[in-house]
Amino acid sequence: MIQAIETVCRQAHIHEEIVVVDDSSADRTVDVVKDIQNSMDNLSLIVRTRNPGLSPSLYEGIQNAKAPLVQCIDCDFSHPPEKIPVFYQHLHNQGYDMVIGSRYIDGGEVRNWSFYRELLSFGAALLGRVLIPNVKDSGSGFFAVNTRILDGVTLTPRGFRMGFEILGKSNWTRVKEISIVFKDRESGESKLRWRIVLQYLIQWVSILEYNLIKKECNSIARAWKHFLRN
Ligand SMILES: Nc1nc2c(ncn2[C@@H]2O[C@H](COP(=O)(O)OP(=O)(O)O)[C@@H](O)[C@H]2O)c(=O)[nH]1
Ligand SMILES: [Mg+2]
Repeated sequence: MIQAIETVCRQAHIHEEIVVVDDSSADRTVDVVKDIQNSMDNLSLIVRTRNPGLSPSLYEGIQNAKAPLVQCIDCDFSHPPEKIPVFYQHLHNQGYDMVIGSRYIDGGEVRNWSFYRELLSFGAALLGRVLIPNVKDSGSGFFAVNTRILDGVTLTPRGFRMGFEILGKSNWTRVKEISIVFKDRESGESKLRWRIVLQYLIQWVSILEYNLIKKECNSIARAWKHFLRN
């Protein structure tokens, strides 16, 4: 994945830093990354030892990235790295705050998931639309963000849906979905567990509370305004 991102970015004339966020995994990720670091000066590694999980890892990567435009991508090739320049173009040239790789707009698709996994994901996407109706696939892990919208915002990352946390609690005004084809991993196992589903429900309530009870932001109202206007 490091090599694939590097190739895509070179071709698109994007000067990127790649940040690998590892949760002390036992698959030699750290050794492999350190080895590649000998021949790449734009590769960083964060090794975490506490509070493991995808969203906390993404948040730490976002906070430690040197550039203001940050792309999040899974490492198992479920997300197509060749789409990165499209995200970049929307953030950099068109001034969007956030760009989401969507499985649930025209041209978007999921390949090789079981019917049950598709149902779970689509159900979660529908639930997400109750709070953030202007985004069809708020749970996508393939998204890019201009970190200016996170200034002064405290997020509580949990579960798999980091993009939903950002949409529900930050100061975005312009969000764009672009279609992606999500392919299930070819080897290894998904880390999705029932605990992750429960964490999503807790996150959903927390976003509602953050907006309507604590009144820390008005992302839900803004999302509904955007949805009703279009
Ligand atoms: N750092 C870190 N990454 C994780 C964790 N769980 C999942 N990931 C990464 O998140 C991405 C999606 O996870 P995966 O197990 O493939 O879930 P699925 O694609 O939704 O079935 C992959 O790139 C994983 O390596 C975690 O606990 N910590
Ligand atoms: Mg995966």
